[in-house]
Amino acid sequence: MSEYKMPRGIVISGTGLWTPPDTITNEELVTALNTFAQKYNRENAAAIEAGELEAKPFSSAEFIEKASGIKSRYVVSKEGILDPERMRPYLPERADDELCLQAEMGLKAAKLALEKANKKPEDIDAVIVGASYLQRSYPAIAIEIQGALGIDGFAFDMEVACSSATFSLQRAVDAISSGSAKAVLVINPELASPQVDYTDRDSHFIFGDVAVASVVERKDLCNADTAWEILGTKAKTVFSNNIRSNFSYTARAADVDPYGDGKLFRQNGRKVFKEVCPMAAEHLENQVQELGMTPAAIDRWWLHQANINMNNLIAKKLMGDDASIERAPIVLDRFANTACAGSVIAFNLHSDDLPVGSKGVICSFGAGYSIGSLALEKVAV
Ligand code: CO8
Repeated sequence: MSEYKMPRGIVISGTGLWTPPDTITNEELVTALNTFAQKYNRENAAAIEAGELEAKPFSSAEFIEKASGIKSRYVVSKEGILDPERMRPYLPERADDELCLQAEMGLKAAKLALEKANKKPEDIDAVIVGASYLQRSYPAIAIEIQGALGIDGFAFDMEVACSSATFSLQRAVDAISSGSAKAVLVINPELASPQVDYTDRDSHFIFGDVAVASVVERKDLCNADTAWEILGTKAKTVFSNNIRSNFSYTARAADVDPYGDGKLFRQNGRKVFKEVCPMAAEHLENQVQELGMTPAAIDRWWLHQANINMNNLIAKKLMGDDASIERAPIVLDRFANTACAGSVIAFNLHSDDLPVGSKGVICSFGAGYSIGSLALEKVAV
């Protein structure tokens, strides 16, 4: 268990949410997969009949909504995903002197966060990009965005799957409390669609693309009217193979297909559900207790957005009969699972209505396993 108690006086002063232009409904996704499966089964009928190949099973929009709560998702480009001859997005390669797609997404969210926090790039002295996948190893996406904004300071990328946002917010808090930065721009551009196997009915519906960003800074430097003071942060990781992506640059040396079986996102969703829900609820209960509160004192839970049934279960464990969509808002119906960005989207869309003095918790849980949370209080500045 890692527990971090920092001095008061660090705030999240603004967040930004950039939503991609394209949406895909469950029905559209299912039509593409079923057309693909029909053709695959027809073309491989003899091998399937002989037991050499397995038939591709069909997907169902009703299953998706019932099992996950997802109705639709945003993606950067839907055309290739819905083409049964392609079944993956088409994202043309860009030249080295053009902003890469993930940096472009992050930059859009970053500008919105800066505006909300009433900050200029010159007020920022560190940039952290946290995401489940990074478009390249180096130079860091964070440094590319730092360069595009003209920020003087340091920047780096980090990956902790679904907890990349909460863990990167925590690194911002650490940097500010240790004095290595005054104001940190945390950016979480989740470009998930290239890693989804859109021919696999178990996982084709789960993910969406999005970018979020947050300004974390010393309260005495904050220019916003109100902000969310960070009361405490908490992080935990426990190794699990139940959510894995084996896509790696080492595939070339291992003489294997980098996109072959098991190389894209895969999971044992049932096991994840069963193991992560109690871990997340216990983690959150412990965090609020360590801060001298009970879950009843928390006005809003901005929970990780992977599955509505998971969120309902965790909300029930925390709030009992007082659990409600108002206290634990859901955004995954519209955005799907946006990996690390989900809880920050919920915070961005469902925090302005709360009065000064309200308390809330941002929490992620997912691959690793990893759980990260930040307890917050709305303050007037
Ligand atoms: N249509 C019809 N039937 C289906 C479909 C479908 N699309 N998919 C599965 N089925 C079938 C199954 O094959 C199974 O059939 P059978 O009983 O014959 O074997 C039956 O329906 C039931 O399947 P499941 O048991 O798998 O169904 P569940 O009720 O468990 O629902 C879920 C599946 C929705 C995946 C659910 O288990 C879940 O959400 N679990 C939690 C998962 C979770 O939170 N994972 C976190 C992943 S994200 C993360 O950690 C970040 C990684 C970074 C990713 C970056 C982007 C790629």
